[in-house]
Amino acid sequence: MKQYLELCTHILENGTVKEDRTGTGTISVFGYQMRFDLQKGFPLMTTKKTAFRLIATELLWFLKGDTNLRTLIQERNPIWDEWGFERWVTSEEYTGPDMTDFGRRSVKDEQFAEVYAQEMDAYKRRVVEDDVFAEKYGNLGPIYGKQWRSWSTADGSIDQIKLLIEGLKNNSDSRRHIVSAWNPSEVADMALPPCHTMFQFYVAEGKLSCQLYQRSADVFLGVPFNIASYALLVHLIAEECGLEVGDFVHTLGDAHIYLNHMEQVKEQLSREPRALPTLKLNKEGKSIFDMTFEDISIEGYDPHPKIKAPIAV
Ligand code: UFP
Repeated sequence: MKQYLELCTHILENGTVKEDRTGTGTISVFGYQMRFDLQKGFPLMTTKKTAFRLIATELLWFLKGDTNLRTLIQERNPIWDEWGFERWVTSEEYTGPDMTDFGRRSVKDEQFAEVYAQEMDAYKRRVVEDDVFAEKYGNLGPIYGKQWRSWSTADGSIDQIKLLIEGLKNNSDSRRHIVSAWNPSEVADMALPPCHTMFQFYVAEGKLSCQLYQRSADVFLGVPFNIASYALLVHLIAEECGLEVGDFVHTLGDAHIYLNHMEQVKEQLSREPRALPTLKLNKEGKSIFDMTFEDISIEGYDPHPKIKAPIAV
């Protein structure tokens, strides 16, 4: 994962300090590209422990076309919790303690952090137990799952992943193997406008490659997840199409390090990368839409310890 450490160094050396939507402040560059040869191992960060289970259960959730937090809560996957919670506490129906700016306040203020944790627990319990509440406030809007599997049109919906797989199987040389999550007519209704905006697949010599355009990249917390998620997607689609894996090309738009992640990035840069793990799929005739986390495993993962950092919401 030398490429990732080079990205961090590049931003620290060439980036511009800027304000951002979350009020945290970032140092950023615009436009950067990394390439991972998936034949050389699975690109899961070795310089800090990265939770593959969260990455895989999120990707399977996207692939099923699901956009409700309930499934992720049941899978014990918290990565979208803040976005769902934000929708709930800013709604007219919410009457609990003031949760304005909960992300930053919970880091600075211990007393608030306790109240926030209680409210978040209550919110998650309700999403799991109350169907009507889940429908309204567990729903994250037309995010990835919706755009990938059922992009709305005037005459029905388009399953971009099914079309992608058919295209790769029947017309592999095509230059039109594209999936877009950026739907301008629905962006306003999404809990978070897609960061991984569109991707393209490419087949050569029996190998499947993928390039992602990511418009906005939280380099410390988001990017390690995004790399592993797309690497897994390439493996899944390749298996489905009877192809070997090729390269994952990761193109970034606004590539930023949050100013409250600087120490963590420096810690990570001081660590020596280790051998990459390998991915094992147990597909056994299942379609990728029916796979579960139990069908996916990572072998030989021996990372440096994890590094904690606050997420900017
Ligand atoms: N972000 C990522 N990767 C993701 C994701 C979010 O890096 O997969 F969903 C980060 C990028 C940015 C923030 O720091 O989340 C989104 O904010 P904005 O919409 O203002 O770009």
